[in-house]
Amino acid sequence: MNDLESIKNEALSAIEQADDLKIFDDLKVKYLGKKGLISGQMQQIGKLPAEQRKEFGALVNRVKNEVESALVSKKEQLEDRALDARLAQETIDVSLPVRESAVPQGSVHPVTQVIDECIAILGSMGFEVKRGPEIEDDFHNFTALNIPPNHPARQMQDTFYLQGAEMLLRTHTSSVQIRSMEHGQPPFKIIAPGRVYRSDYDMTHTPMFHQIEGLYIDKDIHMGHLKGCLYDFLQAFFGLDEVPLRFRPSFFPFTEPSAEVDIACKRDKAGVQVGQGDDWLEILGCGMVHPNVLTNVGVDPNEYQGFAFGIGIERLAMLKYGAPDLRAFFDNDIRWLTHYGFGGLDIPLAKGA
Ligand code: 2U9
Repeated sequence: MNDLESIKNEALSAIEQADDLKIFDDLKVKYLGKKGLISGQMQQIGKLPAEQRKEFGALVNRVKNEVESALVSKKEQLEDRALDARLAQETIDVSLPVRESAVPQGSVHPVTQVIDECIAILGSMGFEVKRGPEIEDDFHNFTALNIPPNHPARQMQDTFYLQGAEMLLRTHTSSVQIRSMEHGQPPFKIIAPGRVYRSDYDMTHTPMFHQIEGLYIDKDIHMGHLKGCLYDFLQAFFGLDEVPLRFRPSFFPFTEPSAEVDIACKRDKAGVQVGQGDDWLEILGCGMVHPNVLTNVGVDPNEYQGFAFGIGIERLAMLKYGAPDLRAFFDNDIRWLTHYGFGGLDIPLAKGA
């Protein structure tokens, strides 16, 4: 009995002091293992006189249970401590700065950058951005723009027709301005940037490209306003002090009179430089909106008139940023995108904005 008492005291105090799992395991074997001290006591039961067996057996069982539950709670304690230590070691410091090399950097496509630049400049001049569907009907893409059925202009722009020629991919963003005028009241001072589609593919044409078109309709708008607007826009866009421009008479069904605009340029081995030199380079088309177009959208041409212009975005990007091959704009070659792309924080701001 005394043996048992001292085994129990010794076991509980050793378990209490155990401070790692190795010591714990050794103690478990020492007291409760097959050849352990408590198991040894159990084997003594059979050797005792019959009248002592019951009492001694109950006592050994109590001691065994006490030691077992001391071991269970010790194990929980040691496991909790091990987990705490591991968690402390594996903590992630979320305040550490990001390693630059670890973050793959995307870039802003030159088309997006140029559209954003145009919006910043024209926006600061009071033009509002409008967008519309790329899948259009015949009326909004052609008829409303004074291009009736069988008009040769329909062949001029090779159109992608969809299902039974009911619908088509817009050939210009003019349909956006048509929709804005149909649903609104003058004055209109809007720009429509976006994708357009024409069935054409060579060095200087891709079947999808981008345009930005402007429209200003009010009671006293004339050609002088158009010229002033384009001078200011091109000056800001190319960052020039002087903008030598040439307005050449042209023809579009939706404007009358119409003009194509050339900007002075210098061509040498390095490429094309705009704003100086003796050569001319066509940069956009424009004109006074044809009275038929205004009538088609319910605007009285005797009360209102105004100007419109259209610019190819890729052409602007090529001239400003020196990308020589139009087709490369849509190859998505990562080397080209890295070279000509812009950082996400290069946010274009109009001068003085
Ligand atoms: C409305 C009425 C008239 C938009 C215009 C041009 C002239 C033009 C070309 C430039 C290069 C297309 O991308 S390009 O190939 N555009 O020459 N665009 S006037 O005239 C409009 C627009 C909307 C309601």
